[in-house]
Amino acid sequence: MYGNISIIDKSSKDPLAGEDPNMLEEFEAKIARGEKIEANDWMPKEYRRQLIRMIEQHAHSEIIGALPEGTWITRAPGFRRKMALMAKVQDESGHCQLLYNAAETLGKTREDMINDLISGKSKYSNVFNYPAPTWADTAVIAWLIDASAIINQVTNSKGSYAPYCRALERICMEESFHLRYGYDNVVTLATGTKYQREQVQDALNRWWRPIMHFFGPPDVASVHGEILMRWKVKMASNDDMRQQFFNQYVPKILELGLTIPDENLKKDPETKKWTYSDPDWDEFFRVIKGDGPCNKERIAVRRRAEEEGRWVRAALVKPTMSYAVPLS
Ligand code: FAQ
Repeated sequence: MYGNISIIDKSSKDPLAGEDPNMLEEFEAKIARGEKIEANDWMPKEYRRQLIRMIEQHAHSEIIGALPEGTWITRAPGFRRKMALMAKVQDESGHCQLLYNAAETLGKTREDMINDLISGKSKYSNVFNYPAPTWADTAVIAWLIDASAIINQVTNSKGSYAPYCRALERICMEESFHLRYGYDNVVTLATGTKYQREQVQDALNRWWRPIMHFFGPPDVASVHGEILMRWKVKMASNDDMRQQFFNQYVPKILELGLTIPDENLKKDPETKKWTYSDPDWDEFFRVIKGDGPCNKERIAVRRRAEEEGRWVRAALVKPTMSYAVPLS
């Protein structure tokens, strides 16, 4: 056990059983040389399966991730913030298009991916299963969740699967704008009235634990980390990315006069590693399995969009009537 979660026993599984050893050796040598894999290159079945799983989850996270902030478009304080929020939400929806395209290169259709999302078979990021009850929540999401996403995506954009890396590079450019927008909103609140400061502190208190979960379970409990890092799909472990977040953002949060809701969070001067309280990993596993505060609501929105948009997609793919006027 590690805290309240089980350490994974990875010894009993052989995901590479049945692969041609020569092809596998060549594939791994290519990755070791830092070369990229393109969609039509040979790849082990497990590499393909892992990439589909991870990219698909990422795509779902972007489209579901547009929802907590999206509900604030009508209530954003002021025209300029409304415009910026609309642009951000639109960007997140665009990211899901890029990512679904990248996953499609591996052979899974978009329809299958959407069906797996709305049936609950596929996962998406834990953080989007929490509500955003105040404007300050949207500020914390746009600053710190986008910051966390950037840490993950900039790192993994140096990875081995070229179509995913190309998508990540484009996405990160837009996420950097989101981060600046989020930071601007947090600074406004943190340097505003007492009520605004309390609001942003409350929002940070609400989001801290989900943000700890965002980077994935501790390395000892990560199921896929080892093989994904061996194949340079993940370029850093869950714990390393969490540490990177602490290094970059703890000082910035404290600089704004905010407090971090973890009295055990501190940096060991010798190891330079942060220690922190166990962020209740039971809650994390409950939320990613569908039992978070907003899972049902989020999936219901996607299901409705899927059902109500079906006629539009059908009309685009196979028009049933032609309005073309004959030329002669
Ligand atoms: N949420 O073995 P590991 C964004 C699952 S984009 C839900 O360590 P892995 C932009 C994992 O799937 C956010 N599930 O997994 C935005 C596995 O379950 P499975 C998304 C999680 O793959 C900002 C199990 O736990 N980013 O935010 C999570 O090696 C603002 C065991 O875990 C990406 O998807 C989680 N947080 O590492 C949008 C980046 N963590 O599949 C709107 C790409 C773990 O066996 C507003 N993904 N699980 O049933 C990755 O880098 C990796 O997949 C990790 C997880 C790091 C997320």
